[in-house]
Parts: sequence; C-alpha cells; structure tokens
Amino acid sequence: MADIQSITTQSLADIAGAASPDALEALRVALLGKSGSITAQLKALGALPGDQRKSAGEAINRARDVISEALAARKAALDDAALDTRLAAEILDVTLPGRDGERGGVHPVSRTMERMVEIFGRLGYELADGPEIEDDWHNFEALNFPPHHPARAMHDTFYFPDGRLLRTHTSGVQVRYMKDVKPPLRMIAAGKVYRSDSDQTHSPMFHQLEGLLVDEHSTFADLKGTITEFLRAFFERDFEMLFKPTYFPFVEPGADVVIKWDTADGGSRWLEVLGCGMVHPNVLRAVGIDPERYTGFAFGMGVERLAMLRYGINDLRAFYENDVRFLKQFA
Ligand code: 2NM
Repeated sequence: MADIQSITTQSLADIAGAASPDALEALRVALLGKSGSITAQLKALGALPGDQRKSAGEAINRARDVISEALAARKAALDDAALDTRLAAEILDVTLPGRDGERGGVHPVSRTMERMVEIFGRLGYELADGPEIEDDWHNFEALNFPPHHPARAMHDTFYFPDGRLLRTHTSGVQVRYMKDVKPPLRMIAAGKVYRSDSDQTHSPMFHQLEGLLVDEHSTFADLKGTITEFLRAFFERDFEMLFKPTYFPFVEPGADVVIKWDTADGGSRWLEVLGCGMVHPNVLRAVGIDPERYTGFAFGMGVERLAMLRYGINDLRAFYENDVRFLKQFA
C-alpha cells in the first residue's frame, strides 16, 4: 500500500512537470501502458494472498483513476498553452491599413478626351463610335481624298494585306453617321487613330476628337463661334485666336486655328490647336446629303496635343511610357 501511494505521488508530480504533449504521452505509456508501472501492479495482484487482494485492487484502481484524471487535465492545459502560443505567433491586426492601398486613376489622355466629350455634349453634340480598322472608302474616298493624295501613301497609312487599313483619323465615323442620320445633325467622334510616323512629337497611335454639324444654314461664323466656345471652356480662359486658311481634302474652306499662348518667360507665341472647315460638297454628296440644301462644318483635334498644353507636358512620349510617377499626378 505504501508502494502504490508513493507511485501515485511521484506520478502526479511527474505529470505536473511534463513540459510537452510528447513528454506527457511518454508518461502515460510508462504508467498505464501495457508494461506500465500501474499495469504491473494490477498484474501482481494475483500473487497476493486472497485476503489482501480486494483492498489492494481497490487502491490500485483509485490510483489509476487519479492518474488518468491528472493526465487528462495536464493534456488539456498543455493543449491550451500550445494554442495560446500559436495564436500569439499568428496574431493578425485587422485594423492595420492594407499594404496594397494604391488607387488607379484615369489616364490623362482619357481624362482629356472625356472632358472634351463633356464640353461638346453641353453644346448638343452626340458621341458616335466606329471601327479602328477601316476600308479605303470610309477613310479616304468618301472624304474627297484625290486618288493619289500623299496621305494615302504607304508612308502615312498602316495597310493590311487585304487593302483595309488602320484609320488615320476618326472621320470614317462621321461618314457612317451621315449615312445613318438625316440632317440637322451634330456629332463627335473620339478615339485612337494610326499613322506611320514616330518621333518626339509624333506617335504611330494617338487620339483624335472630331466633330461635325450639318444643317440647312450652317456657316463659317457658326464654326468660329463653336470653336471659340469650346476652347474657352476647355482651357477655362479667353485667347486671341486666328483662323488661318489651309487645305484639307474634306473641307472648303479649311482653316488651322491658332491661339496666342503665354509662355513661361512672360512672352507669347501662336500655337496651332486644331483644324476645321466647311464640309466639302463632294463629302456630302458621297453620303447622300444634298449640298444644295445643306451645309456643314467640321473640326478635328489631337487629344494628346491639347492635353500637353493644358497640363504643361512637353514630351508626348510621357503619355505612353506608363511611368506611375507621371500618371499619379493626374489622379
Ligand atoms: C479636321 C479638320 C477639318 C473633318 C471633316 C469631317 C467630315 F467627315 F465631316 F467631313 N470630319 N472631320 C475635319 C475637318 C477634320 O481635322 C484636323
């Protein structure tokens, strides 16, 4: 009896001191396993004289129960401690700001285009869309380009083997619109155009916005008023402005619009900002509009060019490099 008492005392001390689940399991096997010391005591019962067997058996069973409970309690404590350690190691502060908190922004070219579309929208112009892959008729023929006009040459236009081409301006959209919609009409087209040209001031792809109004009595004065109003709204200021005669196949007369731009050194210079003119009678005829009854005016401008002026950017290539430090400034 003294033996089982001391085994129990020692076992409880060992269990309390077990530092890990593995150590505890080893203890369990050493005490209650097949060749464990408590098991050995039970096996030894048979050798005891009959009158001692009952009380000894009860004592061993009690000891086994006490040890089992102690093992279970210690196991629960060790498991709790292990869980606490893991939780502490994996602690997650959900109140920390995300690492990937940067917001994207609309590209300055798109922003500028959206702004232009918005201004013309207020003037009653409907935005229309068309394909970037065009045929010769919509891009050139219907727009009164003479058959051997230099702008048609391989040097300016990207051609596909089947004779189609990447639109060199958005005017094909106007051509389609005029075939679809009866005058009076006013519309704009905006988007990517392509020319085989690349240097500091030319990109093989750039963005254009073109506009068109056709009505019974539209005049060059209406065109001038529209352009003046647009430039005033776009740059949020007034300019001295000149309409200088020039040649575009699709208009007659045609004009380059120049504005007096203040330079950083306190001076000023004349800057070309867009082209425009009265729609050529041949263009109206090509789309089935009677030029004896209707007149129209049209205009076209480079989006990058106006964006550069508005934001004070001097290198066109900045728009296409996608340097986030550049783009961020427009967010
Ligand atoms: C420009 C300059 C002048 C223009 C003409 C037409 C159309 F299709 F209606 F005839 N669309 N755009 C035009 C006229 C474009 O860009 C410098």
